[in-house]
Amino acid sequence: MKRKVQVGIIGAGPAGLLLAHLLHRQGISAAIVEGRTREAIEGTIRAGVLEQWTVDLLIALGLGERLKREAHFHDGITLRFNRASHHLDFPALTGGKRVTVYAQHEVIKDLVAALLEKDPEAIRFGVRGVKPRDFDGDHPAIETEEGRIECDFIAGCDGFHGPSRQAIPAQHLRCYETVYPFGWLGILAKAPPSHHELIYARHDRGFALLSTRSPEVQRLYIQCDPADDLAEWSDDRIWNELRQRLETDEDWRLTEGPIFQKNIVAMRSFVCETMRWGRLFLAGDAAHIVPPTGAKGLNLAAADVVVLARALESYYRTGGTGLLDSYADTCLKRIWRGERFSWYMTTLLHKNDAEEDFVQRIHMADLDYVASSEAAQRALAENYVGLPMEV
Ligand code: RFL
Ligand code: PHB
Repeated sequence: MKRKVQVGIIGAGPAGLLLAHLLHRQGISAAIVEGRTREAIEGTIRAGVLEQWTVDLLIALGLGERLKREAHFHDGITLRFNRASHHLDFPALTGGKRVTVYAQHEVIKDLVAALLEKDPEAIRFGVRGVKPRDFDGDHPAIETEEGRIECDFIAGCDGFHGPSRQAIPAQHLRCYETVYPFGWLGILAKAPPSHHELIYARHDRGFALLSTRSPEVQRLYIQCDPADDLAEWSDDRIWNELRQRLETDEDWRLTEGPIFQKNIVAMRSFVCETMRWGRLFLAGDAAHIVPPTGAKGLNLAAADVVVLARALESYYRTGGTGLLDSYADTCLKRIWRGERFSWYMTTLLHKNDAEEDFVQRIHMADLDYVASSEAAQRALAENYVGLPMEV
């Protein structure tokens, strides 16, 4: 492993990998240390939806060949409530932008392969004892059980549970959080698609989401208790809930098939506004979490590293620290908008028994408004496809 690089990156998730590519393009040396194995990161099932600018960036970086062939490009989403469907035509509402469904682990595979091809030493997998060190001085380092990597800057791209945020003195962390009283049970099922685009459903029994992965594999989610034991969720029970929550008076039927993957995730919104401490910069889930209803997490992670790469490029070219100094403020504008939209979609579409009936009625009125007003649809669509991003 390289012992001295300009930028040391902790974590080979979307944030760390994309940052490494952006820095490589600018001739800035970087190395990633990742705690898990390559097989583990390439096999973890997570996000599905990419914003239009994220897709455009991957293609511009030469990382989009398989995505162009294998991703699903949708002309909008469907909202379903009160047994009826409401299609939102995104290209018409946003000046041509679409929804791209391409699994996160496929993005990871593409980014890892391309990075190792450019530089076989760029990523070290399965590294234990990773800690950012000495970042309040001029000579930071990433400490690992395999030795130290000296660098000018550390990018903490190590997700919500990683060591980077925790290394910032607790009394200086400025964090905001809300935790939702529900989670998502996600499944992968071997079945043909039920619909040509995503369906987000609000139902008295709880939220349901129909997504896809391929002509043979479908991705579906249902709202559940985050403390539920997966063992209590038999395949029959899952299909039964999905059928009820997605039911409609239209001529539509849920296609079913064997379930081969199940997991439950809790839902939280979290922002650590302290995204920089000395020479340590946090990016992606290390600094902020959104509930997945807005499909924003990976895209916000990508936006952070675009801003960080630009700041580092400016520093190495001119010696100026202006863009590094404004990194957190620049990112936080977009992050808070992503937080707002994710919170909005989550509260709009989930059944929260802790809410007064009055508030639940307000959500139904909101859904009716979105279904009937082009202005409301435009606002939702603009956020879903991704707010303007300068790359
Ligand atoms: P990641 O992906 O968590 O990567 C962090 C990496 O750091 C490593 N790491 C360490 N490495 C070394 N030493 C240590 N001590 C380490 N500790 C951790 C980890 O192993 C890992 O490889 O963070 P990053 O890069 O910031 O990326 C964030 C995204 O992964 C996340 O926001 C998305 O998955 C969120 N998300 C979605 N985002 C979207 O944009 N669109 C979606 O449609 C979408 N759907 C979702 C989602 C997340 C979901 N779950 C599972 C929470 C759907 C779901 C169900
Ligand atoms: C997914 O396909 O995994 C997916 C789609 C939309 C979301 C979240 C996840 O909002």
